[in-house]
Formats: sequence, structure tokens, C-alpha cells
Amino acid sequence: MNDYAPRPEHRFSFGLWTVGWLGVDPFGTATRDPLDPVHTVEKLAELGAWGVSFHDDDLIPFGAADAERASRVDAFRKALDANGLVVPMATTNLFTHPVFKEGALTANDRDIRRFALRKVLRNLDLAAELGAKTYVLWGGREGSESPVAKDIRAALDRYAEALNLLCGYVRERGYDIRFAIEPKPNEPRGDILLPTIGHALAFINELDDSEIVGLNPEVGHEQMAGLSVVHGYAQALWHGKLFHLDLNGQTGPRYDQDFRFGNGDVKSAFLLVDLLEGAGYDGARHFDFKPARTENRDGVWASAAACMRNYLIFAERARAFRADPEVAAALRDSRVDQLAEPTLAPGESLTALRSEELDVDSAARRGAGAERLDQLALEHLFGVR
Ligand SMILES: [Mn+2]
Repeated sequence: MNDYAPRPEHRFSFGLWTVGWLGVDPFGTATRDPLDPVHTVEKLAELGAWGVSFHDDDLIPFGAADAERASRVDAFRKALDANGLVVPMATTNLFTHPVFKEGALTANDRDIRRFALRKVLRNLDLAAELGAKTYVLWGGREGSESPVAKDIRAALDRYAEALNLLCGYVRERGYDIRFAIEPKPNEPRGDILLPTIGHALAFINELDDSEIVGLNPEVGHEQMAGLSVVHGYAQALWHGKLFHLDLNGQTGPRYDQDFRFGNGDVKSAFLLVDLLEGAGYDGARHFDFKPARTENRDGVWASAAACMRNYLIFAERARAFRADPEVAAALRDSRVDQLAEPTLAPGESLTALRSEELDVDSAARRGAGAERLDQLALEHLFGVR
């Protein structure tokens, strides 16, 4: 019997800002006290996590003096070593301070763009020092409430310029780091640049060094846009661009709920785990969630443990689904295996194809068998098979 106990080999990681979220929302102040990053590292290790990620400002307060910066980084590094946790990913906070209210890497104000770039460069050095392999870029403030006040084409020029400069810097320094863009449709801006996985993939193709730029898709962000999480992640995998990911929960297009993984759209969460495990995804299983504002410290750790436990339950349910002979038969009946076969046989000509005839009436009468297959998936998820 599976005990669903998370272990480091499962590669579960959490952002400092997730369990550290104070419970602030647009209508209410903090409901929890700040967490010391050292304590967070200890608790995450105790719960079975493998890694911890951070924004520069999660670790070092914005504008801190060099001595304070050094002592905080030192304490964090000691905690990582003492507890056996790694830093798989780091990122820059380019959204909290009012200086970024109109944008950071794509702010209209050139001085602010230059400041934002310096902030990223500084934290990239720290990320490399701490062994991070992925550097996430979430452009929370890169957007507008009105496209009249933002030249979107120029903003994309500046976004691409920033990425090109950052890639050049990483190459020049010899850092083993790849960038991962995190799409989001809106919130905090009315509209955010690179709103979906598809927009971001197209943007990456226009960069000078697209090889080291991929994606960090977030479950809830795709659902906020009303899109299928499984389709989106599968396309990111198809492009070889699923560099990192943010697992959480959301119930459809509404505010960014950041539920713990498993809450919200359970079926999508299950099918996403089935996709990741089936595809042999070997990156971090990173949770970017906010423990509900209703919770105290105990509730925070309970929700973090539940994210990992739910992933392991989904993974076990997915294995059972894939091993079920009835599922195998239903997949064949649905001709899912046929889709892997090229439409034209090797060496076959279009002339041969054109000379072939299909009994369209009979083909049109074939059922797709999708309802039966989907029900089997649900029954495995429900745990009744
Ligand atoms: Mn979110």
C-alpha cells in the first residue's frame, strides 16, 4: 500500500513566498506573521520536499545594505546545507515595489527598465551561486490597463531585448542556467504581456538564443484564461520547452486563486500528473500556491504537505489507470494508438493516397469511444477501480 509519503527523489519544491504568504488580499491585511526563510527550509525538509525557490526580495529585503544581504544569504545557505535542500529555481521580484507599477523590463520609463535589468542581473549571480538551474521570469507588471498607454509592439521589442541581454550574460558567465517565462493573462495588470503558453512560445521563437529560454506554465494561469491545462502543458512538452512548472489549483476564469494543488479542477490536476509522469518529465514538481487566508501556521504546513500528497495520489492513480487492461482495450477502441502513426506510410506517395477510397458513411458511423474512456479515467481518479 502506498503511503503517499513525499521524498527528495520526487523532486517537490516550494517557493519561499508560497508558505510565506501573509494572507494579504485587496480587501484585507495580513492574517499571518512573516516566516523566517531558515525555518521554512527546516519545515519543508521535514515534510519531505526536495527544493526551495525564491524571489530576491523573499530572501533579502528590497534595498537592504550589503552587510544585511550577506548575512541573510549566509543563513539561508547554511540552512540549505544542514537540511539537504536544493535551490532548483530562482526569480526576481519585479512587481511589488511601487517603482514597477507601470512595468519593469517593459516599463515606458527607460530608467526603470535599466533598474529592473540590474535587479535581475544581481539575483542571477546569486541564483548561480546557490546552484539554481532555472531562472523564472514572471512579468506581473508587464502590461497595461489600457493599450493606449502602452505601445505593445515596442514593449515586446524591449522584452526581447531584455531576454537577449540576459541570455548573453548567462553565456558569458558560463552559468548553467536556463530561463523560463511564466505566462499569465491578467492580475495584477488589466492585461499582461505573454498571456498564455502559446503567446510565450511564439515570443521565444523570435529571440536570439531561444535554446535557453523555455516556459514555466502555471496551472491556474491557463485556467484563468479559460484554457485546457493539459493541452497547454502537452504543447510546451512537444516544443521541448517545459523547463519548469507551477502546480496549484483554480476553479475556472476568475481571480488568481492559487489554491493548493488538487483543490479546484481535480480532473485537470489528475490528467496533468498523468501527462507529466507518462512523458518522463524530470524537472522540479514546483508548487506555487497560497495557503488560504483563513489558515494559521498549522494550516500552512498542512496545505504544503497536501500539495505533495495529492501529487503522489494522482501519480499512483495514473499508474493504475494506465495498467488497467480494460483501459488498454478502450484506448485501442478509441484508436488513440493510431494517432501516433504517420498519416502517410514511409515512402508512400500522395498519388497513392489520392487513389484510395474511404467508405465515408461507414467511417462516419464509427464512435470515438471517448465517453467510456473518460469514465474509466474518472473511476480510477475516484479510487473505485
Ligand atoms: Mn497564480
